[in-house]
Amino acid sequence: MLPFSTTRLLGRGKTLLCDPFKRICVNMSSSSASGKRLRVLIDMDGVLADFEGGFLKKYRARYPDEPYITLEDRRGFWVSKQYGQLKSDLCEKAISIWRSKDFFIDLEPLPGGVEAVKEMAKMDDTDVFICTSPIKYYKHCPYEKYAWVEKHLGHDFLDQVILTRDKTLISGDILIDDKPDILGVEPKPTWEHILFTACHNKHVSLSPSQKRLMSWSDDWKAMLDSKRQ
Ligand code: DGP
Ligand code: MG
Repeated sequence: MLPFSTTRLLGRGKTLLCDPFKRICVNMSSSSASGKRLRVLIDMDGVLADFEGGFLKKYRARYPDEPYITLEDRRGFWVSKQYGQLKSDLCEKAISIWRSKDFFIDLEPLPGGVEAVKEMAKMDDTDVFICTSPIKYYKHCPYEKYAWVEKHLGHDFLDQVILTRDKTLISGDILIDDKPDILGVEPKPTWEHILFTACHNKHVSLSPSQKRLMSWSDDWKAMLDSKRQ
């Protein structure tokens, strides 16, 4: 008998092999053999966790006399670049914020994100993974990313975490991510990138074929369904 939380997380058609040294999630549904399951990759910072809001709050607390950029005025993915353009020494000051202990674990969940992920993970023929890029200053970030997932999604969801600096290498059907350009060594990633709207990308114009998820109140289920067909 599986614990209730595990059954809920894995959803129908999935089971755990309980080996004391290895917990392997095996897909038991027949649709997996014919490749019909939908694999959704979900970014963390700017999609599930409020990186921009958390940054601004801690930056203003640490540097109260320095100028800052409101979320309304944020442009471009790289926070440190825009702060460096405001005043050259602010680039390093911005970086110091997300390198600090407790920055990543303290990030607030973005509205509806945790609920959407939990619901998605319970859907038939759907596998959900959190696909996130840790910063290279690794003293706190990787640990705190796992801790954040455990805190907000539960211990069993740690099986679904993928830490990578190159998301093009990860295979999936959909990647929901707030970074407009996701590049890496693989020129043709398997996933379709759905741009999650964030303060820094809302002015970015997309090609007609590209899709946006405006927020977690937007119709993410319809986007998933369009990929199932
Ligand atoms: P992801 O959301 O998985 O694409 O991760 C991107 C990470 O980069 C996330 O932790 C936010 C962080 N980030 C944002 N702006 C900057 C920046 O200017 N410099 C660096 N090094 N990291 C940044
Ligand atoms: Mg992101």
